Amino acid sequence: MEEKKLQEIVKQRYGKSIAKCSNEELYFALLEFTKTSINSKERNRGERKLYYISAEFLIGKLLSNNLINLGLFDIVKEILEKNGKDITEIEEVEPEPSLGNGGLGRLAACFLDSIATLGLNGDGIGLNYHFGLFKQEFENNLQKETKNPWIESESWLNKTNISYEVPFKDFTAVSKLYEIDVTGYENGCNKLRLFDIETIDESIVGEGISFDKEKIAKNLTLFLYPDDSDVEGLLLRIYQQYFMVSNAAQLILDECDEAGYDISKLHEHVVIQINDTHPSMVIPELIRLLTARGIKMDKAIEIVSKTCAYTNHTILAEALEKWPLAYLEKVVPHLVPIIKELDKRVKAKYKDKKVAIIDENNRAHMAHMDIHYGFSVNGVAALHTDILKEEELNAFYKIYPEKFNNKTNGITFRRWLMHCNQPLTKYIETLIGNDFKKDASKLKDLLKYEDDKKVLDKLEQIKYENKLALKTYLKETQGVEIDENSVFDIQIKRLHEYKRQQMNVLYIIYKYLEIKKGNLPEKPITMIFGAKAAPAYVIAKDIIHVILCLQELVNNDPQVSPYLKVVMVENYNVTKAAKLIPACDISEQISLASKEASGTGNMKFMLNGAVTLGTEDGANVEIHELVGDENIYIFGEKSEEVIEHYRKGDYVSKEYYENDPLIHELVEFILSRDMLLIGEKQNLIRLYNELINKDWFMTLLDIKEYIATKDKMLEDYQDRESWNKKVLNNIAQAGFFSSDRTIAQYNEDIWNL
Ligand code: 26Q
Repeated sequence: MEEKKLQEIVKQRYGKSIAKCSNEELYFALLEFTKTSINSKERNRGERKLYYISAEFLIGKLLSNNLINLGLFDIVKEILEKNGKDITEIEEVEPEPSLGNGGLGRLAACFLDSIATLGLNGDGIGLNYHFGLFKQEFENNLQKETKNPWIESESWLNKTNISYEVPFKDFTAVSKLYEIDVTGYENGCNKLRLFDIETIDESIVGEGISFDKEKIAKNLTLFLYPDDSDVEGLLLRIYQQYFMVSNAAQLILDECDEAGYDISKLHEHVVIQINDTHPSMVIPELIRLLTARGIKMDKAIEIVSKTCAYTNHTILAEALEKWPLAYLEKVVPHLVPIIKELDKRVKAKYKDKKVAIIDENNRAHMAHMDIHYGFSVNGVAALHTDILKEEELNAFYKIYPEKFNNKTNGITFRRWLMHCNQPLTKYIETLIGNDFKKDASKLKDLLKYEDDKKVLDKLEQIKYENKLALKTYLKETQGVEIDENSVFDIQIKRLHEYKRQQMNVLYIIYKYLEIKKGNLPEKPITMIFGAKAAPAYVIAKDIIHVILCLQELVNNDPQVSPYLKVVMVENYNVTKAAKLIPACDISEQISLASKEASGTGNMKFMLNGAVTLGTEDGANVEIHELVGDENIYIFGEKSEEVIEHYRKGDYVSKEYYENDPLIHELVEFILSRDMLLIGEKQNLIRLYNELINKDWFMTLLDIKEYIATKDKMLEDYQDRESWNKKVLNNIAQAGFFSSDRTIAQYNEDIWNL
């Protein structure tokens, strides 16, 4: 039946058979085929609805995942095979939308999958950035940014006739709503609703990602978080955020009107999850719209406060948004009196300056507004929530202990196991059946095979095959040659100093020098990185430069390259993550303790049978608790100790550099003759100085223990059976990190859908 349908579409479109079509033709035929199947699916419904508002939805390619969720993947794969076609090659045709930076955006995408899968009534609301985040290219060992167009004339986007007017100070924007269907796994569908501006003009983008930042009507939805190192960039961010939330608020009220709900009971029918502070202006905007409908200010504030819930994803000061009122005046002057009113009420009640919305420098703290005027505040991992309660947001926790709750992040197993690692999925099925797909905790049934040599060997073999597949992919896409018989050590995540890619860099230098001295590793090591750096983040780009220089140096040194290879994957994205993760042995999760709110890559690696090398940070703490000391490698100072260092200001990186000969040697190497021959002097010196004179994220504090722990890990890897046991334990305990569990908890404690 499905075969007939597909044949019919192909015949209609191209007048030929499936076997005669190109992969490109088949992609568009399958797009139509899948969209048609989605249209015949149930929509999730209910008297109460969740709106998950987020500036980012890093959804990745959708074809295969939709087919899996619709229960059609295996059927389609088989039909294609029968006709001499390979679905993985067809997947390559689909462009990947880059509608997110990293963790927060990918989390939102996993959540949409789980919300639909659990049959909950909830949509995502965001923006339709035409060029997404930038595309990363390497040129002369430096990161170069270019635009990443992803919208084609036929795509997953469905145009609606929903449109709103969004009032800015100097003009009124007219929006247009696009929607992408979100399929639940063997369940109903929801929508991701992306607002766009009708007057967008793609042609204003010039060299790289440059464009005229002042032409708001033309540029509003061109890029995600364009460079905000200057005033126009910051203003543009406010324009984007307000555009997103004003549209969201109007849509929500419209839907309530349509359903015939009494708007004074909004909170009974609607819950809004504010994903970090980027959508926080939805609070004053909703208050504005409710009062415009004749509801009194007191009542409007009460309704909104019962409707909105806030998730915090970071404790890094620079990521906590504080908008100067002067900027808000320039963009959305009509919100300023409302924000001032909200602040006035807070100040009348609480004298503590730390909890004010508007600070002494006339900046509005968006998180503070969310906490006072929302009913829930959640962190994204147990440790992170504790730090929020005890440190960062302690003053708020004392006022509103009942609002604070933890929701440890999760990932969708449909994408991060069933799609990305089909050999492992099939094998798990043969061992424990199919139940784990709907109830991830069932993965624990694998523990009974802990001492079964046949099972352990098979896991090793699957890992080997995944390594081979990655080898082929890297050869084809980047022209690099890696050794499938080496240990794959992978660090893939946004480039940030707190994530400490620079510490991994120092390890590479250490290993390089060891090999030069003749201390050869027992098994070759492949060090793989993937990371984009914010265009204006200078040191982050310097770290990329150093990695690329080391790649050139190490891989071209005939004495070293048989034992050590460095690969920096270009334009790291969801698609590449899905190819890298199943092939990994060592999962690098080495942030400075207390700084990584949760991490979700750590969970994806664990689920795919990699062993974590990590600090006691974010969700690593929970992984550690689940798998036990035997099955994880933990190092570094604990979060309390780190927080204490910051409090006392007693960490001086230069002392480590001066007093420890090894650390001295590793840091010096950055400015060695070999490196200067390959790299840019200016960049290398800047990073060198940063490490010695500042090192805000304490790389040199943990480097020695990091080296020792990684070496221990490489040694333990030699005992294949005991390593494979760790692999099995990691997979078996990963069930907790299913986003189905996370979403069930959100629903139970916050949403009550
Ligand atoms: C803020 C102000 C100005 C410009 C940009 C921003 C900005 C943009 C993006 C601030 C933060 C982000 C993204 C944050 C993020 O991805 N956080 C990650 O969220 C994950 C999901 O909860 C966690 O697992 C990660 O630990 C956390 O770093």
